[in-house]
Amino acid sequence: MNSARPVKGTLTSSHWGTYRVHSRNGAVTALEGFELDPDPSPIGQGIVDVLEGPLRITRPMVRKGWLEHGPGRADGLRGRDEFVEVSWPRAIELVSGELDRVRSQYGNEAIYGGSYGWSSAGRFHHAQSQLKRFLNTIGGFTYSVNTYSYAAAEVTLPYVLGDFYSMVNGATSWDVLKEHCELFVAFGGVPVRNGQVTNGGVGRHVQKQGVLEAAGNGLQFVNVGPLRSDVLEEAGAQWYPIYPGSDVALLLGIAHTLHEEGLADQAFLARYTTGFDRFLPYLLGASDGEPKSADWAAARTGLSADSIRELSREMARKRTMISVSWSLTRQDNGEQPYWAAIAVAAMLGQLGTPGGGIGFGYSAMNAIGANYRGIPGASLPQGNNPVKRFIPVARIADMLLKPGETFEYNGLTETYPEIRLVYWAGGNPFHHHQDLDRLRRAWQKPDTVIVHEWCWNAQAKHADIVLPAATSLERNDIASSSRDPFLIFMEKAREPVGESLTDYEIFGRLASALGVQEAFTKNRDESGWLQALYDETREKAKASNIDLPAFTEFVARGWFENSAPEEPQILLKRFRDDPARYPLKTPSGKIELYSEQVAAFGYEECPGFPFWNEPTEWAGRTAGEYRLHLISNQPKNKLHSQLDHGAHSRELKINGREPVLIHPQDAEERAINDGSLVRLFSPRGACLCTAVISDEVRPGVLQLSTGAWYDPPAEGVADLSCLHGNPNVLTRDEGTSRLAQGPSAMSCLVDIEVYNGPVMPVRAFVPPVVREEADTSG
Ligand SMILES: Nc1nc2c(c(=O)[nH]1)N[C@H]1C(S)=C(S)[C@@H](COP(=O)(O)OP(=O)(O)OC[C@H]3O[C@@H](n4cnc5c(=O)[nH]c(N)nc54)[C@H](O)[C@@H]3O)O[C@H]1N2
Ligand SMILES: Nc1nc2c(c(=O)[nH]1)N[C@H]1C(S)=C(S)[C@@H](COP(=O)(O)OP(=O)(O)OC[C@H]3O[C@@H](n4cnc5c(=O)[nH]c(N)nc54)[C@H](O)[C@@H]3O)O[C@H]1N2
Ligand SMILES: [Mo]
Repeated sequence: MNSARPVKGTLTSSHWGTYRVHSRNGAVTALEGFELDPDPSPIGQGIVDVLEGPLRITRPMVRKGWLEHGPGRADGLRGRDEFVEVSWPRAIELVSGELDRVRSQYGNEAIYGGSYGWSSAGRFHHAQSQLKRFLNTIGGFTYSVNTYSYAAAEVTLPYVLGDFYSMVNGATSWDVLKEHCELFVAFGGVPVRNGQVTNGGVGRHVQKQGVLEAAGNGLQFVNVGPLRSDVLEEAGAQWYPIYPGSDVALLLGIAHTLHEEGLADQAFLARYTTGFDRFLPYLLGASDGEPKSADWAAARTGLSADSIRELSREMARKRTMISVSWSLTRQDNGEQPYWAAIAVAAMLGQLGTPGGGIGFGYSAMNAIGANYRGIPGASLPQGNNPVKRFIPVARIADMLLKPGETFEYNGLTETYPEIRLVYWAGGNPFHHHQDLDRLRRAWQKPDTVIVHEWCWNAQAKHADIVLPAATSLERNDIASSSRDPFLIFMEKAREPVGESLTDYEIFGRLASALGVQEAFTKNRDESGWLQALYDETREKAKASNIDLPAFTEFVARGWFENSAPEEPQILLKRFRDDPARYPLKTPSGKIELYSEQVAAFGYEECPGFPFWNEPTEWAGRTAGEYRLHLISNQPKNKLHSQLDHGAHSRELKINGREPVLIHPQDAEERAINDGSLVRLFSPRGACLCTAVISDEVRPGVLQLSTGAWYDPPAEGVADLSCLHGNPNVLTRDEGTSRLAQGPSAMSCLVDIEVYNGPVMPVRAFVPPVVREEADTSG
C-alpha cells in the first residue's frame, strides 16, 4: 500500500467498488479508486457526467394520460405518453391516495412490491428494502421469491447439498487453488469482467490476481463454453467451445466415461453420497435405452468423443476443480447443470480436498474465490408481510397477463393474483426481464405503476408516477456485504440534484400522509438510523469476535477491514473430514445424487437426478429461420443497465449502438461486415446493433451483452422492437422448469441480417417530453 500519498476526497462505495470522490463547487468531478484496492474498476467513473444533465429526473413526474383520466389500463400509452411535472405535495397526495384506493378496494394482495433489482450499495438507503418496509407498514404486498441470477440453483441445491448460499460463498479460495489445484475446468469460464462487482460493495478486487497467480503457478485452465474471452488470455486456457446449453450432455458424457473406465471413486460415493444407484441406470441407458457415453455427448455438444474421453481421464488423474458459472442456471432446465456437475465432482471423489471438487461461479462476483471474513452487517428491518401471495421473480409478465391462473413451483401449485398497482424502487424490469415486448404489453394492465428512479431509463419512462430519487453520492450510508470484509462509511458528496429526495424521505412523506409515519420512521432521521444500524452491526460483530470501533471513530476514518481468516477456505472440508459430525442439511445428511423429495413432485423434466432435456432453443437444433444461439451475458463496462448513459459505457458502443459479436463464418454467410448495421431477430422481437466480427465466439453463436437501455421505436415500426441493442427483446420468457421457474434467457435462438431499412436514431438517451402542470389545463 502506498502510504506516502495523502488521501483526499470523501469515500463512497458501490457494487463495483470503493472510491474517493473529488468535488469542486458542490459538483462531483471524479471518482478515484480506493487506496487499498489494487485493481479498481473503471465502472465508477461512469456516474460523473450523468449526475446532472438532461437524463436526471429532478422533479416528480406524472404520466399525462394518468393525470387526466386517473388510474386504469394504459392501452399502450405506458412507455409512450408525455409526462407532467408536479410538486412534491401533489405527488404525495396522488401516490398515497392511489395506494389507499387500491388496498381498500382490492386488498393489499393487489399491490405488487416484488421490486426486484440491485438498487445501490448501502445498508440503509437500499431502495428495495425501503419499499418493502414501507409497504409492510401499510398492510403488505404480493412479493417475489428467488433471483434472476441463479434461481434454478437456489431451489435445487438445498435438495442436493443442503444449502445454496453457503456453497456459493464458501468456494475454495484462489490461494488454495494456486498451491494445490492442477486442472481448473470452468463451465462458462472465469469471467474476470464480472468480478468487478459484488452485491453490497467491494473493498479490494482480487479476481484478476487470483487467476493470473494460479496460472503463473502452473494451474491449467480449461474454458468450456461459447466465448474464448471468458478466461483471461494471459491464463492460456484450453478452449472447449461447446454449444451453449449442452453442458449437461458433456457432464453426463464425462460421468459415463469415468464409470466405464473404472475411474469413479467408489469409496467416496459410498461414504458421502446417496442415490448414485438410482442415477446409474439412467447414465448407462438401462432406463431409457440411451447410454450417455462420450459419443452420445459428442453428438450434442459439438466436441469430439475423443476429446471428452481425454478430458475425463485428465480430470480423474489430476487435482481438479470444476467451476460452473451462474449463467448455466439461466437457461432452459437450468436446474440440471449444477446437479450434473456435482455428480461428476462426487465421482472424482475430490470434494473437500484442497484445490479439488466444485465451485459455483468463480469470478461471477469478486467474492467468489476470495478468502475473507464478511462482517455480519445489520440491515433495515422490513417488518412482516401479512400477504402470503408470491411469484417466482421471473414470472412477472405471466402474473400480469394471467390473473387467476395457476402455476407450479417447487412442489406447490399457486395462483396468480390480479395486480392493480405495481410499485418499484431500485430495479429495472425493462432491463432484467425476458421478452420485453411481452412485458410491455403486460405492463399496460395494472391501474397504476409507481417508480422511484434517478434517471430517465426505460423503467422510468414506463411508469405513471416517477418520484425522483437521490443517488448514493447524495446521502450518507454504510456499505457492508456478507461477501466482503470491508465496512465503508459512504459520505454524502453533494446535495441531491434538483428536488430529488432519498427513497427514505419519499416513503417517510407517504407514511405521514397515510398516518403511519411513526411506525415507518421510528421517529429517526438518516443519522438516527445509521447510528442504530451501526450499533446493531457492532453488537453482531462482537458475537463473531470482530471488534468494531465506535461509530464516530468509524465515520472519521471512513472504513474498517475485517482481518483475513486464519484458515484457507476449502469448500466442504468439514463434511469430508467428519461427515457424521458435520452432515449436510439434506434428508440423508449426504450429497443427494437422487432426491426423493424432488422425485415426489412428479415433474418429468426434473425426475430427481441429473437429467438431460434437449433445450427448446439451442444451437444443436437450428432448423428453420433462427440458426444462431444468442448469449446475452453481463456487460463489462457497467452493472446491468446502470450507468449505460454515462461516458464509460457509451465509449464501447459503435455508432451509438450495442456491438454484437459474430464469428467470421456466420458473418460471411450473411454478407455482414465489421461495423455493419445489423438486425437481430427472434420469434419474440428484433433489435438493431453494430456487428463486430470476431473469432472469440464459436461459430453458430452471437454474443450481445445485456444493459443497453431498451429503446422501442415509435408506433408503427413493425420489424423492430429496440433501436439500441437490448438482447431482452429477443429472449424467451419461460421458466427454467416447474421446479424453480427461474429465468431462462440464455436459451435463445435468433438470426441476424444486414439492416437496410430506414435508419432511425437511438432515442434511449433522450428524455420523454415533459410539460409543466399548468400546460395541461388548456
Ligand atoms: N438476457 C439476460 N437478461 C438478464 C440477465 C442475463 O444474463 N441475460 N441477467 C439477469 C440478472 S443475473 C440480473 S441480477 C438482472 C439485473 O437486473 P436489475 O438489478 O433490475 O438491473 P439494474 O440495472 O442494476 O437495476 C437497478 C435499478 O435501480 C436504480 N437505482 C440505483 N440506485 C437507486 C436508488 O438509490 N434508489 C432508487 N429508487 N433506484 C436506484 C438504477 O437506476 C437501476 O434502474 O438482470 C437479469 N437479466
Ligand atoms: N461487469 C459486470 N459484472 C457483473 C454484472 C454486470 O452486470 N456487469 N452482473 C453481476 C450479476 S447480477 C451476476 S448474476 C453475475 C453473473 O455471472 P455469470 O452468470 O457468470 O455471467 P455471464 O456473463 O452472464 O455468463 C458468463 C459466461 O457464461 C457463458 N455461457 C453462457 N451460457 C452458457 C452455457 O450454456 N454453457 C457454457 N458452458 N457457458 C455459457 C457465456 O459465454 C458468458 O460469457 O455477474 C455479476 N457481475
Ligand atoms: Mo444477477
